[in-house]
Amino acid sequence: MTDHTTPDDRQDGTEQTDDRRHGHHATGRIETRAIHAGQPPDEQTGAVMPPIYATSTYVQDAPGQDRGYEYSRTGNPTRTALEANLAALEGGAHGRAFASGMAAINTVLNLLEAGDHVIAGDDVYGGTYRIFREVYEDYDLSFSFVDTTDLGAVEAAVRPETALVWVETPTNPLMRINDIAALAELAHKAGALCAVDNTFATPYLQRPLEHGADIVSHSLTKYLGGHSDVVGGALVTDDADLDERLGFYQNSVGATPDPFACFLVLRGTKTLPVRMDRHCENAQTLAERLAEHPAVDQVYYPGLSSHPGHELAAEQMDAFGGMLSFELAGTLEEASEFVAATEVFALAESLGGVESLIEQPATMTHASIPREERLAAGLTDGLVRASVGTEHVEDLWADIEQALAATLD
Ligand code: P1T
Repeated sequence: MTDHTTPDDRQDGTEQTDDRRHGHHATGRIETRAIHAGQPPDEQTGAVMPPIYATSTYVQDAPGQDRGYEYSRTGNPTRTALEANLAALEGGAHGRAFASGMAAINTVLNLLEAGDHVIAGDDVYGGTYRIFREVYEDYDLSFSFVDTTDLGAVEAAVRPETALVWVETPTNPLMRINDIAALAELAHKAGALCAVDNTFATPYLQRPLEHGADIVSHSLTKYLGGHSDVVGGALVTDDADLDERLGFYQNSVGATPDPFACFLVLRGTKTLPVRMDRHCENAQTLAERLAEHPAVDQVYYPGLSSHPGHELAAEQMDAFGGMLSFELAGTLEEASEFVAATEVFALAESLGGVESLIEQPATMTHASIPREERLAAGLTDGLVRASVGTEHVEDLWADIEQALAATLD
């Protein structure tokens, strides 16, 4: 589906560590790179999967003379394979893996200094809002939450001390589509970095670096892992200086993933393209049927032509993703009852696994945002968010229909 070849040969490493980090950039289209990038067969044994290097340290040939690895917080070969794989998927030169998506976001904030100002979307993951407001405001950073689909509002929020524009697209949970190229340009005009959280879209559907973003952020816990069995995060950039600074904080703060977690994500990214095709197909069908259902007020899915971001999504993305939200024509209680009544869709936070999940943002993933702020951003009490899995679409639809019937009784 996607025809996105490797941008260039980035084997520019002059040091052994760099050679190892970027030593195997599989060429070809994203489906091929997902399987091969960063992971040539093991030289010693021929193993086709990278070994899980369960080691904390590495022998040195002489003091200060290591073989590319010295300590596993700083670097581990299984992590190197994952970082190279993720960089190749995003079309960037440098990848960094973290212990969670939040650890990755934290590392971007580590780049800033006291007094700096951040512009962020007013519809972002609740945990992102929480780290901005409840952690980093105490470190003298300030945050403006604006509707980033409104470029005028973003421009008006720019201050001389603006150092970062933080973008999610599609947004969590309202599935708004932000114009990455326009926001990156605006950020750069203000002398700020533009970071894009690409968790919902994945690099299979959208590659923010191609649109001018400086940093791509991921929760690997979601589609890249793909099986709801691992927590992880990542940052990808094309800028060597920026990567070096991110690497400094990665190592200094130490929120790095263990090699088993890296292995699980590597296992996941191999099937990312085939999983995403099914996620997208199923979500499109459910969104269309929900939009026709009399008990449903509003469906938020960028693949619907009625979605205000549909045309931009069609340009910026290769398909529309597996996440959708909808508004039941009812109350918080009815939405709660509905999400508890589904049987194939499991009532749970998170997203991006092969199994379908359903949740109520107001009481679950976005409960850390004060109600007035949630409502002002359009995140109502009755909103339901679904991560549409790869099960048979008719089983998913039957489940939604029975849960709607049970709720409306
Ligand atoms: O959970 P963690 O791996 O730390 O990732 C945080 C994160 C970052 N960015 C986005 C867009 C996210 O959706 C998340 C995590 N989100 C959920 C757990 C959720 O259910 O929305």
